[in-house]
Amino acid sequence: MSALQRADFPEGFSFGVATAAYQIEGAVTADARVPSIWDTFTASPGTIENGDTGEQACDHYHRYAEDVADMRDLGIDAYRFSIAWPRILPPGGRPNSAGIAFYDRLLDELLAAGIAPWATLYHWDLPQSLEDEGGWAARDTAYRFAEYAGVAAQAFGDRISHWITLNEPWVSSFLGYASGLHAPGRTDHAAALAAAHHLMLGHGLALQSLRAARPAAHVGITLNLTHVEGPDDRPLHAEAIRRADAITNRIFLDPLLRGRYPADMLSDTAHVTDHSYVLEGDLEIISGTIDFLGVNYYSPLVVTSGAYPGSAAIGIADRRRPRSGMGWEIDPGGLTKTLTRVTRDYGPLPLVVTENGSAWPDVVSDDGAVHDPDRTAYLVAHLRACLDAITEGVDLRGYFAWSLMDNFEWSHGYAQRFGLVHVDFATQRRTRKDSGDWYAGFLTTGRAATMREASR
Ligand code: IFM
Repeated sequence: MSALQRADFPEGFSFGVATAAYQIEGAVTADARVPSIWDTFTASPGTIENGDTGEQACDHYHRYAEDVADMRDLGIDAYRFSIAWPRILPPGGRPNSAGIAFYDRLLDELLAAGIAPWATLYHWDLPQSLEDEGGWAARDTAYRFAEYAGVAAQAFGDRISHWITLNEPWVSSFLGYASGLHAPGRTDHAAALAAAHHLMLGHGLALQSLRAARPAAHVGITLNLTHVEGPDDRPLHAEAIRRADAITNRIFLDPLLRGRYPADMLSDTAHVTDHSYVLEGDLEIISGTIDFLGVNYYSPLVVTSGAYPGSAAIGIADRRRPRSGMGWEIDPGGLTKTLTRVTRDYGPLPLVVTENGSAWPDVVSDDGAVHDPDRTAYLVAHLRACLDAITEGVDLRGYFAWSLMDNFEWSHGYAQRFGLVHVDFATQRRTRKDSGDWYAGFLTTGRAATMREASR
């Protein structure tokens, strides 16, 4: 197989890395930031591995210039980061100029390094005071989110070309409100379904705020989508596949891109809720035209119909294939299938892989380097999967590796490392891993070749 080259990708394709505010910034009380649901959740015993919190994380709030220099050295075109709502708009208060000033500094640094900023507005850090009023299970949160989007658009819209309203609303709603594995740690299935809807309503309203403030902005949303299949081809798994696909993928794709909820998802969940939180006009707002759809893909979802034929329970199957440190099955073909499926079922639309990556138990070796061949192999295989999707007609516009650097991996704390750059959390020392070297080589060698082509 020939070596993968940047020049294999279409002209204008954006390569980047991604992070999120709570996972890297630290400085949780600096400059009048108000508490978020993750500050509360991590303070509660037993929620996070080793009792870790995001209090310091990568201290990016103070070390952002060093981190941008690392990004520049990687040769990326774009950086996807998230803005912390609790830093810039305390609920019921006025925009916080000190919090806004941090993102001003970051944006200026990025632009000076020639890196395009792609901003996510919500990567799970809801202000705690809004959770106290019902959180995403309450409709009003969607309107508060749209106000915050308007403040961000006014403050940063002159420098941010690409906006992502929400990151992975499935995780916010189902892990946050049904399983309780994420903040705010609730275990109420009806609340989770209402939260999913209000998140999407918030997306639609924020889209309107962004367009009103910045008509030229490119606005999208990021969904964690997956390819759902059975462990084998036996028809007995078909019902589990349908149900899992409905409650993970189509519950967001259909309202967003078709303006309606999937009928089977509504009937599958009718025993939990009457869906009366869906009001007239909501779906029109939710299905406002987006400029691109962000897709986060890590692993396929392999399901079985469970022990009892005919039962509604969905079992998770183990096909005994290679897995990453998170225990997630590695299947690059699932990324190609996910991207082609969206294009086939929802019509051609610009797609961007806004996250993809793998965690491994990395260590700094005696030679001072971090040798992580598994991460490089994962990266290469998934970039090839992107090329396969493009060959099959997908309008794929970009790829963002998760993540720039090791960071706070939610309920796993610092036990799982996803970075291209290693972080020693005791000293905050950064060391680019071999996978980071590979990505830099791929990006910069390709860029030099492209520039030579262009100057001919
Ligand atoms: O770290 C997360 C990120 O915040 C959202 N997508 C998945 C990543 C890995 O679990």
